[in-house]
Order: sequence, then structure tokens, then C-alpha cells
Amino acid sequence: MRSRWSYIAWICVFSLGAFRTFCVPGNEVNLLDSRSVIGDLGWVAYPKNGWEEIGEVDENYAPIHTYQVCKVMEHNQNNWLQTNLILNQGAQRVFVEFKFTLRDCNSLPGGLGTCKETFNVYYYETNDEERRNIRESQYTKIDTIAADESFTELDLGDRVLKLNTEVRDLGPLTKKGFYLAFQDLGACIALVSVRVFYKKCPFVVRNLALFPDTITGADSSQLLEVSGTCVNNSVADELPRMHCSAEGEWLVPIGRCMCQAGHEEVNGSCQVCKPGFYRSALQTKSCSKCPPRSFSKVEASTSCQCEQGYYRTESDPTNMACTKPPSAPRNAISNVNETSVFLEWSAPEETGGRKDVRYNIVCSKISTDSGQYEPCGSHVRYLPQRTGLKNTSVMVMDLLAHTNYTFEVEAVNGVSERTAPLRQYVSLNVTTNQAAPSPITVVKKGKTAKNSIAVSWQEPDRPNGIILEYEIKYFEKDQETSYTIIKSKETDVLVYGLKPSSAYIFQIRARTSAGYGGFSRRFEFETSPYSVAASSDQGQVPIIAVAVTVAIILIALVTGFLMSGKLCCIKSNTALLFHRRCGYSKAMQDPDEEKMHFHNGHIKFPAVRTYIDPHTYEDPNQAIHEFAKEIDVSCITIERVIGAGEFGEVCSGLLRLPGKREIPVAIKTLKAGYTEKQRRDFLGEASIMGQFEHPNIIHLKGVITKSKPVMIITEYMENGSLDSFLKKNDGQFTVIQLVGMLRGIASGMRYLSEMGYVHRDLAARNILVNSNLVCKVSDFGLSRVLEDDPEAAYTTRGGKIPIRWTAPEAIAYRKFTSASDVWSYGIVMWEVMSYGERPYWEMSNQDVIKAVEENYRLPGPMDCPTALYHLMMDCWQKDRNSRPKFEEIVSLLDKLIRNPSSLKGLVNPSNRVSNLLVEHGSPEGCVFRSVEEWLEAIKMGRYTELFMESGYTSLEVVTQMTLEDLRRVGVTLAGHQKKILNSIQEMRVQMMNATMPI
Ligand code: ACK
Repeated sequence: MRSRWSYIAWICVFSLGAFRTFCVPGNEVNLLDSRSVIGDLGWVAYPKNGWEEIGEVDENYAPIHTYQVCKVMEHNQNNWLQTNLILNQGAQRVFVEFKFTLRDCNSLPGGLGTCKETFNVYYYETNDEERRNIRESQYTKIDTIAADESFTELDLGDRVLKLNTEVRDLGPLTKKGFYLAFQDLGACIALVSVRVFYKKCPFVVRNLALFPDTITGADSSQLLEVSGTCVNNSVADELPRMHCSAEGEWLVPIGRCMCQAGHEEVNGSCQVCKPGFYRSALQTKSCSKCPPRSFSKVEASTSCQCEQGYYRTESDPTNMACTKPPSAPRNAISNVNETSVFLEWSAPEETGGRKDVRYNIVCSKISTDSGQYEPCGSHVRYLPQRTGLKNTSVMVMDLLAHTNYTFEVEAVNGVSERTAPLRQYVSLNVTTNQAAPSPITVVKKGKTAKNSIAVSWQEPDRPNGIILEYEIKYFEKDQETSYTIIKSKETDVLVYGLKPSSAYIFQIRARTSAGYGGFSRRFEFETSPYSVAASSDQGQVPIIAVAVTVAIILIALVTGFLMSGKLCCIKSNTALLFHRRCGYSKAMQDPDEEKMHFHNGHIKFPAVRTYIDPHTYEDPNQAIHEFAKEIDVSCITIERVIGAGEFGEVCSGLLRLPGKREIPVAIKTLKAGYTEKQRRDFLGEASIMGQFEHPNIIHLKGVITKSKPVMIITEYMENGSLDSFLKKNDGQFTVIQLVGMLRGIASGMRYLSEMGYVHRDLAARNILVNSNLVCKVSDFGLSRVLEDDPEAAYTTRGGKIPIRWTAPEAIAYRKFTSASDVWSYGIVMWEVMSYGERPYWEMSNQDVIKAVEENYRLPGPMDCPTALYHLMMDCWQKDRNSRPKFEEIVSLLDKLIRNPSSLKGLVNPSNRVSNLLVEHGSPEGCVFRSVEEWLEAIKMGRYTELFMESGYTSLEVVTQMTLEDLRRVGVTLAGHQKKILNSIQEMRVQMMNATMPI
């Protein structure tokens, strides 16, 4: 804190006439100073022989007005000295300072009896400036003054006079002026000077407020409250105040003024902000430089203007840089699951300098009436919501089946509306899959006989697509463990081979290409009793007899053809039925055989649409024209060559069909000079591709066979083949994006396997990627696996096979099935998760075959979620029946996408050495053969079910588990976690010992 006195400066007055300088403190104002009076003081003494003025001069010959009196030897002294009238000048309280010397009475030998050592000081107030005659009794006494120091003759001899200074105050004064009077009663005094002054609090600027010169109050303890005025360009809510003390000091400041916006405080004044600077709020002290992307051109700016194309919201602070709308979201992908679509995208490259980027979804669909795009309507649900999304994904539900939708994912921030209607969005075209049909609600019993019941039903309320067939499940009441299934394309069926007088339970469900709907509720119907020869049945007998005969012959044929006896699941004496034990293992059935069974075993009930091998056509041209549209060459514009295929160049170009808009396409050409076989093989791919219609299968637009060169036109995939796309974008995608791609491939493969088509060359190089990161399976050559693929190598049996991608049974004895495609899919997963790494690196094909044969498998790629690696390992089960089906792969991947935290656990890097293969299945030397056995052995059998439910079904998978995984499975007790982890660690060591360096 500053000293109170710091407010009191000293003011020096230079007296011109006398060449003397008198300094007084800055808070004192002299009303009289005898030393500074140059001429006659004009004071009056009475009696006249009392006080007398001594005409002394100082060193500059200026008079010193000293009055003295020394009548110590005489009795009854009463000598008065009266000053001139002293005007108050408004002061109510004044101070009198006098300097004097006084003779010590003891030093006067003769006058001890009458000598005094004090004198009295009086004053008299008046408004009358002329009046001088004042009676003694009219004076008011101020004080009797004694000397602190008196002097003796000795002192006089030494010429050292001891000067006393005394100050007294008087007040409150109420009149214009006053006289002072000094009364001597017989002392020896010399009055050297008299100074009369009042005190003021001097002008000061405090806290940007001006406080004027203020005369102190009348009372010695009085504090005068004084209001200040704000300096130029400053303001205050309430005027600041200070208190002026009787001593002339400013005390207790209250409040302050602040520089107005556009100004800053510099040395107690407010100065303007220069161009390029601004000051907006009173809270900030000084002018600030304009924030990025803004400017101020004039002085005293209170804010800075944004540069063109940049903006601020009303709530943005003025010190924030100006911002702009974000760029469009990137890498948008969609995952269609029946009538739901999961959309995911990456944040925009340019956030516009703001943190409030949000996303809105605009959904439109092609109207069935007008063919135009129209808003999707309010029935569509968005999770978590449609607008203002903070995260980069959304689930859109309740869409219509089989409908083309466009989703625009728009990025907005706080300033987007400034540039409206310009929008920054990425759009995705999505075709919903079918929703499975709704359950059948109406089932009726028709004619009944002792061994048969006719059952009919109505189409489900919501078929959600074309119904391919119905599945009729029935069993004898209370015998549910043994049931029979019939497939029918019609909405009625005659079920026979039943027991008389028995109740049967029927449940029916419909299937579309989206899969099965739910079963209807149970309907109970009874057969007729033995005794009753149901006349109504008789008309059926010949038909049934014929059907039974045909069926028996077929069964015999099929059974003989397969020689495997796998159709032993066909129960009873009717070939129209097949039978499954409840809880049957799908893995026990070969998918091919199941399909054959459907295709060939049921003439009366033909099954699902299947892929037809173009080879089965005698005339290959017939196949091509059945499955591929002929396009007129004038509709095609070739733009550039994008690659080389086996039969000729691959180009990009444009297709404009009459009445349709132009679309980009890929064009495969057949080079000149081809043989007839080459032409057949080339067009064979189109005959196959033309049979498929699925969002994850490359779509055939048509063929040009009537002119040369012969061409195959397909949809254009902007990002080319998946392997090179991943290599180019190493590490650029989120795990969810990668899983989204894998999900798409699995969905395409599920479709192919349902169609009965085995791809044989599934690899990342044969997957194409479009601009929305949608992956589509391509490359459907007939002899392609043998000829086209540069990865294909001759096997000992003479076939040409892409060894690294192919299942061991397909390499060994050409057993190509959907299960071998699943193996290849596992390799594709590995390629995707390692961003296009070459499977088995530079190992030779022979070493790969040997290693796989010896049960070694690829290790988990870097940063690969454990759940995905488990799935890869499952795809690489030696026993092809133990591999998951594409259907199961799709639903597992959907689950992972819906629950992204399940992808958090990564393949343990400490267990992972990138160029070491890992032994599959039970680790070598491990005494346990199953998870159950192992858990039992370590007395943790209670967790078996939890392990199974969570997908930890093999020891191989268990050895990858972390503490986090254990918690997720449901092992919460710390002791149990420790026990299980210790045992896992032991197994890992055994496994590591069994790993094989390449
Ligand atoms: O990796 P890429 O760029 O993608 O190089 C090959 C090349 O042609 C030879 O096959 C590209 N390609 C093939 N089909 C298509 C298509 N439908 N859209 C875009 N590129 C394609 C492939």
C-alpha cells in the first residue's frame, strides 16, 4: 500500500521580490505567511510600548517581520499584538504555526518576580473587513503557549537562538475572516514568524476518476465524502468516491471508472485502440490484436470484422478466430441389414476452425408412383437421432424393403447457416434388403384322412418380398423332439404318413431372399380314426400313390448318386418329407448336399432360385442372352483404359440407356483374334454375373456381343480393387469402417452361397470398392481360377489354384464348396485388417501348403480386434464343417458393429510376432482337448456356459484372452480371474514353444 503521505506533494513558492523560496506541503494552502510579506505587515500593538517590530533584514536585505517584547522587570504587563484581518477563503478549520524564541526567566537575575515564560494566543471572527477595534473580552483564546526550548544569556553570547515552533488549529470558523492576537503578560519573546494555513485534499486522479481540490472539513475527525468524475472515454456504473480527511489525505477509495470499449487504460487515461486492434468487453484491460481471420480498419474498434467467407456466431466470443462451415464428411459407408441401415463416416477434413461440428441425415427414396426422389417420411427411425449428431454414425431403421434410398450425411457447425443453402454433405445410395416376411397368421385344416391332413394358409401380411417357399414344420403332439419339415411353393400341402387318431402340431413360415420369417403360432389338427374310411381322402389316393412312387424312385436315385448316405435324414416312407432331429448340427450336413437335396429331391416342391452353371447350356449364346441384357454399342462411351484383364483391356466409360441418365461403367473387352472357346469363357463371366442381384456383388449392366469388340459392361467402382485400395490407404480407416467392408463382402458371399455358387477365388484383389467404401465381390470367370488369376499356381494334381487363399481340402482334392470360400474369406479378413499385406508374406507356395497342413495359421494382424481374429481362426478350421457359414459370419459382424466396444480388445501384441505362424486348435502338448475340459480341470467348470455364450469355444481363442475379456465374459471374482489367467498364461507358453518361424 502506498503511504498516506504520498498524496501530499510539496509546493514551493518563489517570492520574486524577496528572492526567497517558501515551500509548503501540497495539501496546505497559506492564508498568511509573515515571512513572505515584503512590505509592512501592518500589525497593531497596544500599548504602543509593548510589542515592537524589529526592522531586521535577512541576508538578501529583505525585511524579516519579527516582533518582540521583553518587559520582564515591570509588573502588570498586558501587551497585545493584533494581526491584519485574515480571510478564510472558505476554510472552516485553519492552522496557525508560529516560530518564536523565549528567554529563560532563571537566566534573568533581577526579574524573577515578574518574569513569565508563556504567552497567549487569541482569535476574533468577523464578517466586517473594516473593523479593527476589538475588545480583549471579545477574543477567543486559542491556547497558552510555552516554549519547549528557552534560551539564556550564554546562548545569546553564542548567538545560538533556540527557535520554537508551535502549531494550533482553530475552528469551526463560520465568518469571512478573523484576527489573531498575541498577549504577553511579562515574558521575553521574539515572534519570528506566523503562518496561517488551511488543509485540502489536492486534485487527484484515482481509478480513472478525477477528484477535485477539496478543503478539509471543520472537524478534526471529519471525513468528507467526495464523488469523482470519470476521465474522458471512461464510464462507471456508479460514480467512484473517496474520503477527504481533516489532514488533507484521500482515504478509502470506492469504485472505479473503466475505459469504454475501443479504448484502453494508459497511465490513468483512456486511449483509443489502434487499427488492427480492438477492445470489446470492459472486462479485458487492454486493446487486443484482432483474432485470426478478422480485421479492424478504424481507431477505437470494439470488435473486429470477419474476413470474407469467415463468420462468427452471436455467442462466439470476440477474441475467437472467425470460422467457416465444415467441409463434407468423408469415407461414408453403409451397412444394410434388412430394412435397417447403419451409416458411418469420418469427420470432415476441414472443421472450419470450430469444435461444434454436428451431422444431419437427409433421407430420400425413390417414389414408387413418380419415380422421383421424395422425403423418406416420419416413420423412419434414427438412432440416436436424425439431426445434430455428435458421433459419426447413425442407425436408420424401419425403412421399406427393396427400396432405393439416398442418405445425405451433412456436416454443419455454428456458422453453416451463414452459407445456406450451400450444403456440405456426402451422399450414399442404399438399397434396402428385404426384411424377412412377417409370420403367417392364418392356417387352416383341409380334408383329413386317417394318415393325412391337408393344410392351407394365407400369405403373411407383410411378405416383404417375393415368397420363394414355405416351410411347414409338424410333429406329433408332445413329440416335439422329432419333427418333420416340408417345403412348398404353394399355400397348401397335403401332409401324409401320419398316424390315425393322432393330434399333430403345425407351424409354417415363409422364406424370401431375405431369409425365413418367424414361424406361425402352433396349430393343432387331428387325423381321422382307423375305422373311418374318409371318403374325402379317396380322391387323393391315386395322386398320393403316384407321388409316393415318384418320390421313392427319386430318393433311390439321389441316394445312389450321393453314395454318402447323408440323405438318411429323410425319414419315413415318403420322399416328400425330410426330417431333422431337434438340435441337429448344421455342420453335419454338407451345404452342397443340402442344396442338391432341395434341387433334385423335390420335383413337386421346387426350392430356392439357384445359380445355373452356363456350361449346362448346350448353346452358350442361349445362356448369355438369358442372363445378360444386350446393349447397343452406341450407348457406350469408352473414356480410358484402367487395367488389363485376361481377355483384353478393362476401361472406364459411360453408359446412357434410352430414357435413363448417364452412369459411369467399367467395360471389359475381348481382344481381337480370340478363339471360340475364349469368347465363350469371356462371356461366361457375364452369364454368371447376370444371375446375381445383390448390393455386394458387382452388378452386370449388360453385354455387347453384336459388334466388335465384344464387351461386358458392369457398374463402375471408383476405388478399384480392395487390395491396392487398402495398400494406398494404410492405417486410414477406423476399425468399424474395416468391419463394415468385411460385412459387405460376407453379405455378398452369403448371397452367392445361398444361390449355390462357389466362388473359388475369393481374395482382396477380386473385391472392388466404390466411392462409398462399399465392397462388392467380382471376378466370376468360368476357367478364371485356372487361367486368369496371377496368384494361381499348379498343384500336384494339375489344377491351378491361388494357394494362399485356398482351403486345404480344395488344394488337396479340389473340394471347392462354400466352406472353402469361407476359408478364403478368413484370408480376406486378414488382408483387410493388415491393410493389404500379402498372406504368408514371401513364403513359397509349397511352404504355405506344408505349414497349413501342419496346423499353422497366420497370426493376428497388428491392432486387430481379438473378436475378428477369432473369426478368422474359425474360418481356418481344418474340418470344413466346423467353419462358420456366411450367414453366421454376417450376423456376428453385425453384432460387432452394433456393439463397437466388443472390438476394443486387440490381439495381444506381446503374443504377436508378425512373421510367426500360430498353431491352430489345441496347443501342442496341452493336456486339454476342449475349453470345458480345461475349465473343469482348473475347477472353474461353473464358467463353461459363460465362456461358450461369449464365443470362447476353443482353447486357441481362450489363449488370447485378457483380464478385460474375462470380466466381459462374467468372471468377476478376483481370485477366479487370477486362477484362470495363470492357467491361460501356461497354455500360451506351451503354444509359443510350438510356434514355427518362417
Ligand atoms: O485395382 P484396379 O484399379 O481395379 O485395377 C483393376 C483393373 O480394372 C483390371 O481388373 C479395375 N476394375 C475392374 N473392374 C472394375 C470396375 N467394375 N470398376 C472399376 N475398376 C474396375 C481393377
